[in-house]
Amino acid sequence: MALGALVLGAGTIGLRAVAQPKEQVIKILARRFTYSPNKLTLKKGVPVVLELTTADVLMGFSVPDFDTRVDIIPGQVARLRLVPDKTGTFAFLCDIFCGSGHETMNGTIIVVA
Ligand SMILES: [Cu+2]
Repeated sequence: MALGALVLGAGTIGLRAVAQPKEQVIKILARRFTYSPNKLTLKKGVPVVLELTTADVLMGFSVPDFDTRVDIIPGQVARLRLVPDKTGTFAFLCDIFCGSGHETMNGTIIVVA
């Protein structure tokens, strides 16, 4: 029992030591009614920081499958940290009405193993 706890503890420390790489920053520019880029490829379990700006009006950036979102306020940089915990193809979209065309404002996140 004591030995098991010791081994588990050592494993945890080892994981923690390698689990803090410099996080990749991905800049995304939103404008009516597109995101640029509109396709991101991420690796499962690897954290990224999205830096979002808007070229015109208030926008949203929502990733329902990862249960996360952020407001993109004109003149500010919105930061969203994302750690994909599953592989697949997921949609992101604008969830703040920004004009006619808002409904088509979206993109894709591909998470690979
Ligand atoms: Cu919108």
